Amino acid sequence: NIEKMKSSLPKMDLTLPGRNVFSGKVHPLSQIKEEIEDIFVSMGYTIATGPEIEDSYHNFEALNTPEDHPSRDIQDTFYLDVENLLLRTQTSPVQVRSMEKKRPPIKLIAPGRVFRRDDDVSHSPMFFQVEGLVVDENITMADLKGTLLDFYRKLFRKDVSIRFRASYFPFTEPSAETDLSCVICNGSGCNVCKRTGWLEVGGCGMVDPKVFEFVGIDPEKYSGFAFGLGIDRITMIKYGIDNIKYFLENDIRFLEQF
Ligand code: 2NL
Repeated sequence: NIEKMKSSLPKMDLTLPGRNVFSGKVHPLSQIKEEIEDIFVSMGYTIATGPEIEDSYHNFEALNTPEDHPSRDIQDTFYLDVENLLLRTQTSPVQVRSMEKKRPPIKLIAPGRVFRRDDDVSHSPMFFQVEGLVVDENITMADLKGTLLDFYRKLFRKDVSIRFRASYFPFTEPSAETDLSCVICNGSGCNVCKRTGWLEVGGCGMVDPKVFEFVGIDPEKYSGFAFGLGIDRITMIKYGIDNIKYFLENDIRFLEQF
């Protein structure tokens, strides 16, 4: 009989709601890194990677950064106990190694971790960078500016503008800082752009002929442009994040928002 069968079953409450299933997510920095890679691949670039532990030749010398340059100081760079080894301060050594191996035309990006002795709300001792390099005959600064403008319009899916401000790096000449019209206020001025209408997003320039000489590329025949941008900074701008440390804390309440 049915009543007897029911009483022999374990007691359970069929009205209880089910348990939530949590799914993992791709880290916001990885999401933006993948978007950046997709944009450059669609523009014909290849993706290059290399070691995070470098030698001072590929991180500094070959990039025309002299022995007495401040970025080489023990205060700014993590040196290993092994002679001439360090944690790369930018991904440029990847590009130096590519130029040593391959003749132009060269068109690549180098994404990855970089390390600097720096620590505040917008600087972390380890952060992510993407650098780009194009080497061919007749490459000009106009190619550089057009490429970056195209890239930022695709990344922010918005009709942004960019401007170049004269700057200095040992490995590019001329050099510039790239400012992006504020993606929050479109340039009219807000607290994100500190009422300037512009956001500083990275450095760039024309590859210094000395760098070409180090890797054995003829600077009379070829020219090139290079640029660097911080993935952390771009992600902070894109999502309005005010502290770089959130990226490394792995607090689920932060991560689940992306
Ligand atoms: C920044 C922005 C930059 C480069 C990186 C580069 C790489 C090679 C040759 C020449 Cl192999 N340049 N990369 C150029 C300009 C800027 O990074 O703010 N760096 C300190």
